[in-house]
Amino acid sequence: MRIARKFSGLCVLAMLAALSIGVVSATTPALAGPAPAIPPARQATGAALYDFAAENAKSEALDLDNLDPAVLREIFAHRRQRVLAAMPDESAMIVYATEAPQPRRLEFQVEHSENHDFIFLTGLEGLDSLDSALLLLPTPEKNWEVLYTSGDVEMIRTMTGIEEVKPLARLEEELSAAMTDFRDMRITQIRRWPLSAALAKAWGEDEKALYLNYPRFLRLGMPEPPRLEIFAKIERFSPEMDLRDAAGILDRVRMLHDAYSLASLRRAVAITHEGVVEGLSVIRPGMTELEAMETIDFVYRYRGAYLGFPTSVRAHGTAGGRETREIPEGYISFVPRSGARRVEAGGWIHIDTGASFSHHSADVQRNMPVDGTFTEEQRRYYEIVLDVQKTVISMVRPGVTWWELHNKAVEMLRDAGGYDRSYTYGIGHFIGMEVHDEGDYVTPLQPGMAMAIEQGLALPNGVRFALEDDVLVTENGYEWLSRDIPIEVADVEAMAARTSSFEPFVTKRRD
Ligand SMILES: [Mn+2]
Repeated sequence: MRIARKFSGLCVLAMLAALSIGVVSATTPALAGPAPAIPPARQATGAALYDFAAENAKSEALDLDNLDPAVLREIFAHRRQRVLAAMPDESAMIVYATEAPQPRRLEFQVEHSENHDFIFLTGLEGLDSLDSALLLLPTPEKNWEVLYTSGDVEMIRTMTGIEEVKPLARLEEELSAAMTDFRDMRITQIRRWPLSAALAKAWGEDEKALYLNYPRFLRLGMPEPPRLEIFAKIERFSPEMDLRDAAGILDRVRMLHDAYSLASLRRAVAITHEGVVEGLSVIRPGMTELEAMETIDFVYRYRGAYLGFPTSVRAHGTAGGRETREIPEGYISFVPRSGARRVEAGGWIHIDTGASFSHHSADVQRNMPVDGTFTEEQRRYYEIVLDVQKTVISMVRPGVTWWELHNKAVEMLRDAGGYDRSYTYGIGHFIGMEVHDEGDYVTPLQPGMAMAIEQGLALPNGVRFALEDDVLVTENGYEWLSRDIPIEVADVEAMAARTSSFEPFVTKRRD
């Protein structure tokens, strides 16, 4: 997904200068026993207990349509173990479920975004995650995993496989006792309040580290999420408390995808494939961008996915240029990405779209000549971008950095005719539970990371040739997840020539 914030097709100079600016662009009970010894360097990247080859092999065997609840519980238990292994000694983590989405500044809003950390660690969402929190505490004696819920304790225990499930009110009691009664932890207290005693012991009397899920997308001018009040109290009641953002650890665990994540991503890409093919093949002159968009979105929803971000269908006419208003900071959610503009014969279509399946989002850009056959000129520009796309994707492997990929695209676009001037965004981003996933964009790529590679060129008249693909970093290289979504000239033309499944519906509507 690329978010165009400025786009003016009226003046060539203005086009070149301000064409577009991309912005950021469990029946397995909780394992007891000593925390595994993990070298510090591995902790730093969240790679502890992560074996890409094993997860990738396991993902092939996962039947997403008939998931075994026991297998699912093991998957979430392993995620919690990975987080526990990545936590420093003498620290605890509390991840609160968050039912209210925070309005985002630079990105489109996805319904579940703010609750993704809790969903990632427990598998609970919707009503099952209301007023809940997960506490993680690694100690030499035991890895504590305690789930606090407002729901039925037995039901949540069965669903998650987490042994220690308690009413939410208990969290405040146990945390308060650990924070303030630690000087009085005699045998009676230790026997009656084992978790508080373990917390107090882990923390000691100074340098108490507590990781909390701070709002990921806070806007200072908006109402505060209720948990911030608790965080502020913790800080005031315990001067030694060092509150840290849990995302620092969770991001690095989340970005190395496990079997369930990989299977979900592959399904998201497969559903996106189907939506793109139906949506592009139904396009004909006279149809609006919104009509094409609805076809794509329908396919996603019908296949059990939702939108990773709003689908963009852009119809460029033969005269090129289209005008879009400049977007004030923080108002991206108000910007339509497909509109009432009608497709023109001889024109060019650019789409940017991605289904999200089981909270994992694809992100793909494709192009198509409205007439179904590339003109010589369209083909020339398209093949420049296609060549860059294939070259950059072929460079993906462990150890490569984002900048190396980006610089290659810029160099190739420049050498092809100065087209780097219209490439004003970046080569891509991690994909995962967010279409633009948070994570470590500095450390070189590692097996198990999933990314979107995007680049393109825009002509002075505003017509855009751009491609985006989803790629998985493997042990020795890459897997091009979206390879089958028509991208070769011949495949795009074949797609344009096919009869969309929506043909009878569209035709009927027009009679
Ligand atoms: Mn993207």
